[in-house]
Amino acid sequence: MITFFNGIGACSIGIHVLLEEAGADFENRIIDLANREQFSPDYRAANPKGKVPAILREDGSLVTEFPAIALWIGHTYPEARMLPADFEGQLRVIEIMDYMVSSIHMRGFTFIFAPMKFHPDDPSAQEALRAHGRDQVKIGLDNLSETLGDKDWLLGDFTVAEGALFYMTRWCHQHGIEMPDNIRDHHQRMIARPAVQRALRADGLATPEKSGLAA
Ligand SMILES: N[C@@H](CCC(=O)N[C@@H](CS)C(=O)NCC(=O)O)C(=O)O
Repeated sequence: MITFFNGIGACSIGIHVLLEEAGADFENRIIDLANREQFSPDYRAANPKGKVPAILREDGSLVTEFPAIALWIGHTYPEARMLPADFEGQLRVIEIMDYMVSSIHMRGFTFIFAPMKFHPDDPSAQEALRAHGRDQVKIGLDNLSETLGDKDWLLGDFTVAEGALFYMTRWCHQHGIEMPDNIRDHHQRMIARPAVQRALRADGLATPEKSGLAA
């Protein structure tokens, strides 16, 4: 069985959703980020990067980084049809996931949620960084909105990239960050899916406040 290293409320909910969509057999191992378990010797031995998500595969090897894990899930569970068969289709899935993780998450949400990491002693610099993060999230969501258009899913068919958008729309929902209408609709379509509901329930996120899903 694979071990999924997950953090409650973290970006790893996107991978949790994909594992459920894939019908994977996995252990949901919660790393207590609030109490800094990611820095514990045990977790550092398993994942020296000290981040979630991560997946320990049955052969004992570890996969980290959201786009890589998502690609592995799409490839390993082909019956779930979450990865296009052709190279061009896969290229577009990686392209959009990397944009979400590297630009919108790392250069946007990180600054909104944790400006104190960058300016520990300067509240006004923290506020400026938070505002910059909000601008970056808005630009990112507007670009995704353009890509999504009036389709149900980002690239047409449902792909592993939906998991990356979902972790961000859940953050927007929980923290009252405005979303373009079609991105909000994408979130609603996601929480209507049984696999997404299973992941949210398992992580204690199935509440109107945390995800828009009734407990
Ligand atoms: N580049 C990583 C980012 C993962 C990441 O930043 N995870 C956060 C949770 S959303 C984390 O583990 N934070 C704990 C920490 O930084 O101490 C990926 O794509 O998976």
